[in-house]
Amino acid sequence: MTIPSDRTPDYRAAGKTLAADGFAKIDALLRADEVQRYAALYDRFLDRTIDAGHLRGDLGAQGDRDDDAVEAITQIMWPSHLIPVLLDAPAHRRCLALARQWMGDDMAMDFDMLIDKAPGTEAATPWHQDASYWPDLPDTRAVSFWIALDRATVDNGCMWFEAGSHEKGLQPHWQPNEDGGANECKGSEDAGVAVPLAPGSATAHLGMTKHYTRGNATDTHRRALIINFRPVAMIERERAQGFDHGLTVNERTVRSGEAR
Ligand SMILES: O=C(O)CCC(=O)C(=O)O
Repeated sequence: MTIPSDRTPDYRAAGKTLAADGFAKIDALLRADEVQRYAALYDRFLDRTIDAGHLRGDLGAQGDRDDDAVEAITQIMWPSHLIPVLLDAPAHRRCLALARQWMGDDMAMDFDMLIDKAPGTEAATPWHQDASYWPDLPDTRAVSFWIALDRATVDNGCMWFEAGSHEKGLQPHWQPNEDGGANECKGSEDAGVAVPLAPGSATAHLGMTKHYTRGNATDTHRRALIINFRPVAMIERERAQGFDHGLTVNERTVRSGEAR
């Protein structure tokens, strides 16, 4: 298959690891100069030069906060809606190529987001499966790329995954904060694997893979660009149900699995 990318990395081994373990590491997805350009754009989102309006929220929501207060976990949905050229930039192009190489030519971008952990924000992103946020769909193929724009370490909130959790079904989830924020399920670091990353490297995980990040205990930002892909027919099905990952209404819901 031809990969429509200016780089044609052979990441087939990562695709096999993704299928077996539910997650994989992708080294050097972006070059250093590309990381610099993404990081500069990212900072324009963070300092509100680019106004994200309702697309900006706090994944670690802890009640009322001033609009200019630093979020516990800054989440900006749909950067490519606000800056459409992103769709044709290297991260989106290369991740789309990989999603198609691994899962089929009908894969397309479903949504993207920025998640930043500001210095000293000690809020963990709880263990969860992304599918807990999504409608139940007959075709469950879905892959998320988490691209580090800063060095991601255990101390600033790199991704942790529970290997094999994608094969155990959707677990019960709840929202720990009444005011919204992230979904949570049972999970622990003891059962997980931390995946530190160099800037420009990425992880990929499936919709059912349990994952988590610690809070940022360092004095620098931990910026990540996240891009998710699923089959075109499933995206159309979501949209037909009025579900667009916060593009029109930024409201999170919980789809929990059978209580077990
Ligand atoms: O960046 C984080 O803290 C969490 C990211 C996450 O949960 C995701 O990409 O699905």
